[in-house]
Parts: sequence; structure tokens; C-alpha cells
Amino acid sequence: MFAKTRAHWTRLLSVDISKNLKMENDCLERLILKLHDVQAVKFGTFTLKSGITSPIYFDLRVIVSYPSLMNQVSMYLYQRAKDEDLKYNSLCGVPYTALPLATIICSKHELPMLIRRKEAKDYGTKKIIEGTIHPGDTCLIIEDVVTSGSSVMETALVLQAEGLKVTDTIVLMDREQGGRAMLAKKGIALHSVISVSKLLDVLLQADRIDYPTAQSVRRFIQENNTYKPSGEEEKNGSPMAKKPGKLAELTYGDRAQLQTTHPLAAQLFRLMEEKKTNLCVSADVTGCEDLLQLADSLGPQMCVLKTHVDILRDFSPAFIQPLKDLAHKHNFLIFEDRKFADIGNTVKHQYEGGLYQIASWSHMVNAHAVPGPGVVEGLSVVGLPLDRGCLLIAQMSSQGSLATGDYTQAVVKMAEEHSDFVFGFISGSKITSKPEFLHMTPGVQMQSEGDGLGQQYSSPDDVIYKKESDVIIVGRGILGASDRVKAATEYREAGWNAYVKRLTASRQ
Ligand code: S5P
Repeated sequence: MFAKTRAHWTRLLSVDISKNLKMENDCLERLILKLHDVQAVKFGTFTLKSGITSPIYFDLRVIVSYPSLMNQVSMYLYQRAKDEDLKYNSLCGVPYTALPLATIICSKHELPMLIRRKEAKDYGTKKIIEGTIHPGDTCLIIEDVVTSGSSVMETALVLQAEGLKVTDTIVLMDREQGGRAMLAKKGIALHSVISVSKLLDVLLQADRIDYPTAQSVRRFIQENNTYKPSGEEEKNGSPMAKKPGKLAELTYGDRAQLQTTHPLAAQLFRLMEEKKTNLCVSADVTGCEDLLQLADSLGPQMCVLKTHVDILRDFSPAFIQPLKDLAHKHNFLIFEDRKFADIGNTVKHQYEGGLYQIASWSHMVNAHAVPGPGVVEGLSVVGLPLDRGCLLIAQMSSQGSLATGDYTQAVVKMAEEHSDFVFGFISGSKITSKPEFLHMTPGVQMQSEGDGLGQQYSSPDDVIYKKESDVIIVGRGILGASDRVKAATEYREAGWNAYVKRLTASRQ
């Protein structure tokens, strides 16, 4: 009797569930047809930003003109998160289309929202995220269409840099071209309301498109998967090929805005973006006059002027003011390449006093991590009140350098633990994914591979594009040229082009 009753209820329940599923399906079909009605999805021949020709095109921006459709889409996005039983503290829509969608959800369900700025803001609070940030909270990302996943990842990176957790994203349309796999690799689960396959099935059944059209889109989707499991990229060979699972890069300007970025690094990132240069000139000349002349003539080309003040045969304190004036005139920072490497108390004196009084004029200095954290602590006693900053030497360009492997990793940890004063590294490549840290790379030359004294050279493209460093440090490549201004212009262009190429590749 009991078994019969249970079977009865089970049957009734399953009829109910399948009825609900059918209703849900009908609603989703209506939503897809409505999106097609308003031309949020189109079929034809479209040239995408990447130059690829696509038989399908999504423009979800148009839905802002249809308020009931906006509400419907927002309802679906919210319901999707509920179905997955996601736990989150706030919502952030990827700018721009998903911004109003997130707003509707947050307003309707009284949820806190965060807004990610797309453009750099150069006045007021200089924030890249608007809203109250509680580090450790989980933020759910809302997006309209996902192809490679890079725009979701770009927003996730900015949120993560502010201390927020990002574990899931809800998207209206998954183009099924690799975004899900790429995001999964980065620890973000993608939940979509509609997949391209579902969209094609519905439009085909409703006679909105014919079979050959649906087939050509399916083929396009299959042939244009943006996600390549590790290892395949090299085989593809294209220098612009997107690296597997690689994130969309933040620009120098974006990095200047992060709350975790050191004020000096922010100043540098900003001036790099403004002057369009990632060139640091290593002014390894031995006379004050020569150095000042170099600073004046190459000033417009560079973001940083690097000095070795102890190689100047005629140094006098009178040399400092004209150097500072030139830094101001041409908007570059001064970096005394002193490579401090002693106990805290000694470096404190070396930095502040003596003949050179480095802290009084050099915006930044560098230090070896060999002595342990005391070296940074000693320098910061002097540097912090003056708003100075320090780079730690994590790798060296010279042959046989011992600064490799675990040592380099320990330097990164030391920098993270002293990020009030340390804002970056001297390194051959990018060694931390934390975007607030700056990487500066010496050993850059286009003409030569070495100097016979252990120096090893790489090209600007290698350093900025392949090794993902931020700044090229060039000495003899420019100083040894018959026309130094022309050479500096060439290095500046090569460094900047490599940076633009890297940004472009990360967005494809
Ligand atoms: O590992 C390093 C670190 C530094 S700071 N290798 C380097 O060459 N440097 C400095 O960069 C070096 O002291 C010199 O001032 C500059 C490179 O000069 P170039 O003439 O070889 O370009």
C-alpha cells in the first residue's frame, strides 16, 4: 500500500517537474526569438575585431531599448545564479552591456553592486572600482556574451587585485568558443543562460534560419575555438597567437589605478601611458655635463633615467638640482642604480647620507635581497617619509647569475611583504602576476648579444612581448650609437610596439 502511494506521488511529482521544465523551455525559446526579433543576434557575413569573418554576430547592446526584454534577461541571469545555489556578496557587470543588467538585478533583489570603470580616471578618487569593497568578499560577475572569456577575466583580475574573490560568472550567451574552458582554468565557473547550440536549434525550429546557415555557424564555432590546451600554442607558430589560458592584460594606465599600487609605481605607470614609452635609459657616462646633456636630449623618449652616481668622476652636489629640473621638465623619474646589499643600519646611512645623499634626489633605488628583509627595512626608514620606492633585484642579466629559481621566488615573497616600499623588480621577465608590481629588465640591445664581460642581451620585443616585462633598460645600445636621439627613438618605438602587441594578443 505504502509502495503504491510512493509510486503514485513519484509519478505525480515527475509529471510536475517535466511540466515545469517544458514551461521553462518555452519561456527560454520565447526569449531567444525575442532576441532575434530585436536583432541582438544576426546572420550574414561579419568581420570581427580580430579580422576573422563570422557568419553570426551578437549585439546585445540593443536590448537597452526594450525595457521588458531587459527585465526578462536580468530575471534569467539572477535565476541562473539561484539554480546553481551560488553564494556571493556583490555583483559586478562587465562594462558596458552587462552594467545595466547587473543594476536591474541588484535593485530588484537589493544586492550590493560594484562598478568597474573602463576608462582611467585622472581626477578625484582615482578608483578603478566604484562601490564599497570588502576584501575577502565574493563578487559574482555578470556578462552578456562570452567568446574567449577574456573580458570576464579582465574584470575578475581587477576585482581580485582589490582583494575580492571571483569564483563564478553568469552570462546570457555562451558562444561556445573556449571561454568556459579558459575561465575554468583560472578558477572561474561559467554558467550560461543560452548557448549558441541552443540558440541555433530554436531559430531553426522556428524557421528563422535555414539548415545551411545553422551548419555554417556550427562549423565556424568548431573551427574558431580560442582555447588551446597547453603546448599547442608553440606548434601553431603565429607570433600573435594567443597564449593558452592567457588573461587579457591590464594597461599601464589600468595598473596605475589599482588601490594596491604603490604611489610611485602609479606615477610611473601613468607617465608611461601618457608619454607612450617604456624605455629607461641607463645613463652610464662618467661626466656630469655629459649626463645632463643626455637627460635633456633623451628626456622626451624615456620614462626613467637610470644613474650610477658613483661612476661620475666630477660629481658635486651642485649637479643634483639641474638633474631634478630636467626630470621635471621632461616628466621622467630618476633611478639611482645603487644595488644596496648590506645590513639595514648600513644601507640606511648609504641611502641618506655620504657624498651623494641619494634619497634626496632619486625617486627610486634598487637592492639585493641577499641580506634578508633588514635591507628593505633600513632603506624604508629613510625612503618612506620621502615617498620613495625600491625595486628588488630578483634576477640578473649577467652570465652565471645566482639569482634564479628559489632565490627569485624568495625575492618575490619579500617584495609582497614590504609592498609599502617595494613596488617592483629588476628581472629578466615577469615573475609575479600581481599587476601592481612593475618589472624592469636590463640587458637590452638590438645590435649585440653580449659585451665580452658577461652581459647578455635580449631584444625589446623579447623582453616586453615574450618575457612580459614592463620596462626596458637600455645603456650602450643608445650610448654607443652615433646618433643617440635616433637610437633612443628606435628603442622607445620597439618597446612600445611590443607592449601594444602583447595587449592586443591578450585580447584576441
Ligand atoms: O642584472 C642587471 C641589473 C642591472 S641594474 N644587469 C644590468 O646590466 N644592470 C644595469 O643595467 C647595469 O649596471 C648597467 O647600468 C645597465 C645595462 O647597461 P648596458 O649598457 O649593458 O645596456
